[in-house]
Amino acid sequence: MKVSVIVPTYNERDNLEELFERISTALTDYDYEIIVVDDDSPDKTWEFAQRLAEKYPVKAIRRTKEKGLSSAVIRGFKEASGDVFVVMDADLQHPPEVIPRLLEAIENGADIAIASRYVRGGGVKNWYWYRKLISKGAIMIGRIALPKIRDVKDPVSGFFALKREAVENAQLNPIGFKILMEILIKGNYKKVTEIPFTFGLRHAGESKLGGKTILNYLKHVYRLMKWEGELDRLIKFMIVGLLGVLVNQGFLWFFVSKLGWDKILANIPATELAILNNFTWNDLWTFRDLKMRPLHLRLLSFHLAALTGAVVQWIIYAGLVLLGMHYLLANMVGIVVSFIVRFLVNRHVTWG
Ligand SMILES: Nc1nc2c(ncn2[C@@H]2O[C@H](COP(=O)(O)OP(=O)(O)OP(=O)(O)O)[C@@H](O)[C@H]2O)c(=O)[nH]1
Ligand SMILES: [Mg+2]
Repeated sequence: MKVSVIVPTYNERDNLEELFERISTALTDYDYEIIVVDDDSPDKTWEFAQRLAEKYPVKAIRRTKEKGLSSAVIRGFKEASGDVFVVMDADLQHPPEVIPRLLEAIENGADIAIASRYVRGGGVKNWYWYRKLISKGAIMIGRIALPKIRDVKDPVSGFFALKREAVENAQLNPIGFKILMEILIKGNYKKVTEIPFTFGLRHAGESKLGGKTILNYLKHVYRLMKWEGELDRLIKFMIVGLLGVLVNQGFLWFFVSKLGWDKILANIPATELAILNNFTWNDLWTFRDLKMRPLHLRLLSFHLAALTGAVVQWIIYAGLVLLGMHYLLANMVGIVVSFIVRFLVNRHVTWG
């Protein structure tokens, strides 16, 4: 088994020597190569990497036309000759000593092994509480929006190993922001294992993290939702919901005006018929490919989702009205939030 360690760099000259030394110590038992993909760094990281190639098995690539972290990693995949690829940062926040544990996981049957900050035993060093909160919140949004990766605790880690086959024929987007998330959605793999590690302090040089990071991340999640068809589901769920309103109103009118039923009580069967209508269309259309659980459980869970949505809607309505918002606007906010809650409960539980 040959290992290709892919290191994207931008102004990381001062980290290279220690990085290569520690990689070579960690991988003494392996046949390996290090592929540095540098975007024409002003500090000439590429040149220094080439010089160190006399001592370490390094292939240094200097890109002058393209830029960006994901596209650099994808370029690294193309240049790599190994059977297993490892991707890591140059600034020693990803300790090379963890690589053998990632490779061990691959040898034990994983297709992708992630060095994870958020499984037991992992962590981050010296982060302010708000950086932790943003990081965890962002990951939670990704896992909820993309059910395929919901079991992965750290899907945005920049430190991972994978079998060549996992990415060989995948259509990875080079403008994608988090390359691991891109791979987890589009890659060709079965088993993912997470290995705990502590994300250390940057050794030297400067962070390339900009202010637009969060927005770019959300855009990436949105693109992947589209690619996965989750956005189509959301739209179908909405169409079914609107149809349900018509069914609900139609039956209520029929029961009260045509059958002379009590207005208060007639609302209950009208609502139940709308729920059954929505369930049917969602089962046959929105989530047709996801009928993993038996029908009676889907039906039960769909009712629970409707109930949860109603409770959430009421709480938001009551809360906003008490805060002084106009009651119609408050109700509208409640309806929108309830819609999202019902969609997510149904996506993850009823048809999860
Ligand atoms: N080729 C290439 N590498 C990049 C680019 N941006 C960042 N990198 C490298 O990608 C790795 C991660 O970037 P960092 O700036 O360390 O990002 P970070 O670890 O999230 O942020 P810090 O905690 O501040 O270090 C480092 O090895 C960078 O040199 C880029 O545009 N092109
Ligand atoms: Mg870093």
